[in-house]
Amino acid sequence: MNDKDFKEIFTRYSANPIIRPSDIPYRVNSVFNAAATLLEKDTLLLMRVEDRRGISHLTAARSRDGVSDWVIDPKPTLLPNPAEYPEELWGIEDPRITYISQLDLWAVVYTSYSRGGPLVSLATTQDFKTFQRKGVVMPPEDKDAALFPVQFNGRWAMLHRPVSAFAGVGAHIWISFSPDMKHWGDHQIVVPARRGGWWDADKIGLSPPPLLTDRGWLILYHGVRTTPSGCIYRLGLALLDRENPTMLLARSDEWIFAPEEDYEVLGDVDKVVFPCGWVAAGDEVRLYYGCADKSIALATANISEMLEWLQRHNENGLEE
Ligand code: BMA
Repeated sequence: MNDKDFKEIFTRYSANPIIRPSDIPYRVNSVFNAAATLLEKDTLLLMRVEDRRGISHLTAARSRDGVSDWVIDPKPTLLPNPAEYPEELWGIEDPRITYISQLDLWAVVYTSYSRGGPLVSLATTQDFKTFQRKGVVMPPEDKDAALFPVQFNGRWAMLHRPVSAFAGVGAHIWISFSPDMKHWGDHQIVVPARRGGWWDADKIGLSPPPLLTDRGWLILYHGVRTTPSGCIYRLGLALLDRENPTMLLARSDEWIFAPEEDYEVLGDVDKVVFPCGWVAAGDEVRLYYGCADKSIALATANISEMLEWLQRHNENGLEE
């Protein structure tokens, strides 16, 4: 260890949280876990909003600088539609957005809360006003999914986190491939949950979509530590091969970001930081994260510093 190890890689925005439930133009319980993208000159957040029945929908917010002056849609942007999509019965949650330049559209992957449990749904949009649903792409229980923005050998790729009913095997990040974004196969584990006392033992999941860097696909993932007083959601880094994203190149030993501020520690679900989106501008990345299932906050980091930190903290393969 040297002094550099004590430098925080992420810097929280001083006026966090950036969006609270009282900022939503209609009555809600909470706003959190927002996807993020650039749309024309704005940063767009697609936020998970939980109403006062406990059912979630998605609402868009736009800001010119991605930091302040958020303009929030006056009504829900994408409501669950259980009449036509029964899997959306108990709401739609935790979206991740990927811009697909080859198709000139955004793919929005989200969790539908079905009678059979949470599963993965996909919709596409060109304006975040109208959406074309593709329906269910992964059966329950599965969530924390996002598409890669490019094809690999002519196929789309998606990261996701299925949960096995078989006790004790852990919940890992998987990768799957598809010729059409609808039918998925060649499923395999790409980032396993650790075991034992690790901060990311037993249950992990992708946070924002994979980010292409000059060293490979940078993955920010959450690890869920179960304690006698509840879960702690913290974040770590991993790196996948640029050409073959089934190859795990690096994986951090320590977490890189954890709930510390009051708005992250206290909420509807305490001690949760849960990003679903990040936006890169040059070397800087703006990370948007849900705080304690109540509000949305912003932190920034440099990609080069994250990669350098991951190299110093790489424990891939040494954890058992
Ligand atoms: C996860 C997801 C997230 C939520 C987190 C903490 O399983 O459901 O939406 O933020 O739990 O409650």
